[in-house]
Amino acid sequence: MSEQVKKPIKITETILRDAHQSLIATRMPTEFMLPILDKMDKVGYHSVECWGGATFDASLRFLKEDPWDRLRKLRDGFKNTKLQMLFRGQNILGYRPYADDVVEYFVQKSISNGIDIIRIFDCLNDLRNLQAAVDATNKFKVQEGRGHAQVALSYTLGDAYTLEYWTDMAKKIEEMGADSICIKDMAGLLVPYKATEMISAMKSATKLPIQLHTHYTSGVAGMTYLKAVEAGVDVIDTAMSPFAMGTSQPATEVMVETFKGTPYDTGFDQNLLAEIADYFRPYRDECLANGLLNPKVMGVDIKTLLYQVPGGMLSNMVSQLKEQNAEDKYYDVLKEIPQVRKDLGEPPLVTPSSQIVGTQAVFNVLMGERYKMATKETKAVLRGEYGQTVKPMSQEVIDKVIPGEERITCRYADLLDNELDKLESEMKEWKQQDEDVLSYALFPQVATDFFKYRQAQQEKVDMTHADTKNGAYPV
Ligand SMILES: [Mn+2]
Repeated sequence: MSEQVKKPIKITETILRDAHQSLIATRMPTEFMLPILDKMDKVGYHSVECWGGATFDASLRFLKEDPWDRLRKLRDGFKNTKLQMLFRGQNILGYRPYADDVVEYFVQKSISNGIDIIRIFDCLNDLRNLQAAVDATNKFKVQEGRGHAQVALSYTLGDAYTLEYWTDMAKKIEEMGADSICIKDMAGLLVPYKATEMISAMKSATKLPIQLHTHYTSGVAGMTYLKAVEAGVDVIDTAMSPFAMGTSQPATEVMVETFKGTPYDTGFDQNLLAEIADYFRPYRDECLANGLLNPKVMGVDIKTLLYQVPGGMLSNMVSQLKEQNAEDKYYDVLKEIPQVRKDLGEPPLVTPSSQIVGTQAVFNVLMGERYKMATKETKAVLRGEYGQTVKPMSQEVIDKVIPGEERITCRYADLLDNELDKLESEMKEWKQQDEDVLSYALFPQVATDFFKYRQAQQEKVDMTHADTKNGAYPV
């Protein structure tokens, strides 16, 4: 940039969502967030990611908070800053595919309660699983005067994932009516010079703004952002330093300082950022002291690069092996993972495909024979219910696991009947706001327990007498 054309890099702050999801199991309560919103609102962030992912589940399940109420309070606090959420395509924020009427209603309520930018992804990068959410966002954008559909591509490595693959996807995303593209690198696999190649190629393939989301897990994320910004990326995701690095994102203050005095200068006030960090730091210390923050997730996990497996997937695998007294099989399972991934069409490894591939690899090793036992989810993937994979799945494995069964090639949600009315009738006794049906749709049992708790609170029951373990509350 010899002419020093100014292109300030935009920043999405993740401390209210991914940072605490990655480091402290999504346990930051709303009441702790509220006092600092005013200062955060003055920074000049492109957006604050604050909802979606596991926040919804953890709020209801562990914090006994209404996630919709959190969203409204955050909306109240952020007068000038856009709010962003993460959305699992047809799975919304849950773990099963929903009918389109539920997807559309969830998008509508997210926007009307305060969300500006919806980042929508699919674990197979099957764009058919994103279309309903993108269309709904575009529809309510007009209606509510707010809303932005961002399609996120789950980043992964493998034969099929060439530069042509990514640029072709970028063009398709533009055609499907999205407002921007995100490269979602959940395991920190994108290394700096690959970022140069990839961002340059994608920038020439599409006019849409490109955002990069990565994790510090493998230790390269800060350098990757530097190269991506030089290659023209528009937005990067960072977290305030007390909840940065490790399995979280690079630190906001560090990236701001990196670009100071360059054409990419954010213009952010480091003193203001320091005041915000001062607010979060004692909470980090508290989490370290009570064990919520494990120092293990704060370092560099180089195995991530070696095995190309997200950190969370490795820890799941270790605990599965431990339960079976088979910890000595760790390296056998690590070697089995790429094979299973190949058999299943080489998908990216992100929720839920990461769990499906990891669990099946454990089964294959423990049984001493491949696919002697297959999980329900492996069968569903093979039937095509999760969508189309980039590479074909192994015919041999299909014949062994689901012999003679019919496979689908259509979009799975096309086979689902609208389900809002049915859900509504199942939960009507608990309904206090329209949004409750959506909480129930995503997590029927957890939401019902929460509704009971909420009612008990309203009836001023002494909660010290409640049997919280069994979810029974005197009313
Ligand atoms: Mn993430």
